[in-house]
Amino acid sequence: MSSILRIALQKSGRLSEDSYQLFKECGIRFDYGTGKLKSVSSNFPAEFLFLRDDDIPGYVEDGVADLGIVGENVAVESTHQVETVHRLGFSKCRLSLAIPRATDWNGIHDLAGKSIATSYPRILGNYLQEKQISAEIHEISGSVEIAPGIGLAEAICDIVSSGSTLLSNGLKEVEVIFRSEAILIARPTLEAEKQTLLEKLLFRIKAVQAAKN
Ligand code: PRT
Ligand code: ZN
Repeated sequence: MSSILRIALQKSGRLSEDSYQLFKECGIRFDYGTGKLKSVSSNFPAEFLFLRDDDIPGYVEDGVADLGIVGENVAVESTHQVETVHRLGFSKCRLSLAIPRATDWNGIHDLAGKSIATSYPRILGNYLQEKQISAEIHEISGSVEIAPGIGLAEAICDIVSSGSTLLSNGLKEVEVIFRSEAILIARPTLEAEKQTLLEKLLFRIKAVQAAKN
């Protein structure tokens, strides 16, 4: 049986449109947005799976998918073993620390002994350890920016893009701890035939990127 690449993409969210567009520009056709969970390309040996972004590293590690597109923030935070194959340059954002606007800020040491709400406990934990700051990490899965306002934490660590969400919640960004963009990830041990297909795909992706620069 000839090989086919199984590629996991975010079903609907901030990565989806640019991910679909990338394959389109690579000349790889497939249907999406029909509510289907998967779609086989009509002109490249690939099958696309449409998933929640958080599930993609796990599916790639397990071999349900061979490749996936996720935000680097999600790949680094996840405990799943996947390989970063290529940086895609879209869905750029940063993971930042923020505090109430009226609170003074003299540097990262201000966080010693404080509590910080985040959905990124691993990235934040590593950062604090590196800076030798001991603070309490309060893991919450969504609406992190309301935590200081309701007395749940004194600071937050969350994804920032334009900064308007922080602003409208009375917070100010004080430190960028991680910069992220969409990345192509792969299972670390792809079979030879799939590796050859991945190289074909990468050749096209790089050509599309080069044409834009
Ligand atoms: O449903 P599913 O689980 O698949 O999607 P999701 O809701 O978890 O993720 P989604 O679609 O919001 O984001 C997917 C990826 O896009 C993230 O993992 C990041 O890599 C990247 N990205 C880029 C962002 C943003 N920009 C962004 N602004 N992810 C989230 N945000 C949120 C942020 O959490 C905050 O609430 O937008 C708000 C801040 O935006 P600004 O512009 O007000 O600063
Ligand atoms: Zn998600």
